[in-house]
Amino acid sequence: MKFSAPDIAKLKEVIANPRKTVIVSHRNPDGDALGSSLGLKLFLEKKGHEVSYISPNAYTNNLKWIPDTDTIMVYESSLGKKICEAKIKAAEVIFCLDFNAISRLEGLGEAIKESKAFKVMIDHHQQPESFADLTFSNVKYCATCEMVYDIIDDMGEASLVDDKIAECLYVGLVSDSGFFQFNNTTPNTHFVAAALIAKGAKPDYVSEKINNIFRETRLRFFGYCLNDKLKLVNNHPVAYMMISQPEIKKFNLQSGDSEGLVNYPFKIEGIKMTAYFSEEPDRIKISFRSRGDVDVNTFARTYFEGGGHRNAAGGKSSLSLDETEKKFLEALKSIDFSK
Ligand SMILES: [Mn+2]
Repeated sequence: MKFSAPDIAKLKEVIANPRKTVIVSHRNPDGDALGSSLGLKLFLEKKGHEVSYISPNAYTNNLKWIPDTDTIMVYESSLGKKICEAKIKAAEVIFCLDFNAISRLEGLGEAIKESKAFKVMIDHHQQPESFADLTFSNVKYCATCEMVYDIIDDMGEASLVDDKIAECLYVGLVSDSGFFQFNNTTPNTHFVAAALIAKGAKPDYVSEKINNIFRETRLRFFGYCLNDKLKLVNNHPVAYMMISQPEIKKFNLQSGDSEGLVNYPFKIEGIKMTAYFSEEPDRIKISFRSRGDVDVNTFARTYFEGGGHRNAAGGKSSLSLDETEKKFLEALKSIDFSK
């Protein structure tokens, strides 16, 4: 048993009979948000539930290959809002996956807040809010997908995990652990990976689908950023890139195209923190990554209205690119890189 027996018993009771169920995950869904939501959806459908998976906004094309993505309902779309709100209103159970603060849902959050459905949170981020009736929150897990598998296993239902569900969950596992390279990778991560592979997840297929799917222009954009945009900070082991709206337009970037770029500066020996700033029409979107004790979760929360994990966080800025850069360089002084 990985989770508390009363919590697992409660969840078993909640899903014992077919229910109108909604699953929501965070905005800009990544492999873990999609994988855990779709994996859980397929599992609950096997148990006879009527399940709608609602994402606040559209998922990126590079994740389309994950099983069952064609059933995803998008809240921020022309038809989506009304249909999604009706589903939420009718829901008896709502699962909140891979986020722990209602604000991460933006507009969709209001509807979730108002709903009287029984809410279950399954999440591995730090500092969870207590909006759910049943909370599975554990920062030791590398991925929500890893938690979903253990919860299914704890309920004694692992035999229902088929190759499709296994593939969905495996996607989140490798996405959030960087294919078992990040320091959130634990023995349990590998145990769960082993179980999912035994149930039919194909490591080579998933790796190809995640790693080797660039369009030519995207790879050239990476080259441009690394050659022309990469900046190293004086006296700090920090490297960052700032990309303007005209540059994004020039390379005809689609959402998700800059994914992963923020990790490249770590190829330089000694770099402990990286940042990637992209100028969106309405805000500057920021990704932070770090190594070891450098805490970008606190940094993003303190200075850039964001948060996430200690070594991977996001944030935003409503200043110009130049002003954001100044603020960033000033804020770096708050970090002790000597550890
Ligand atoms: Mn996650």
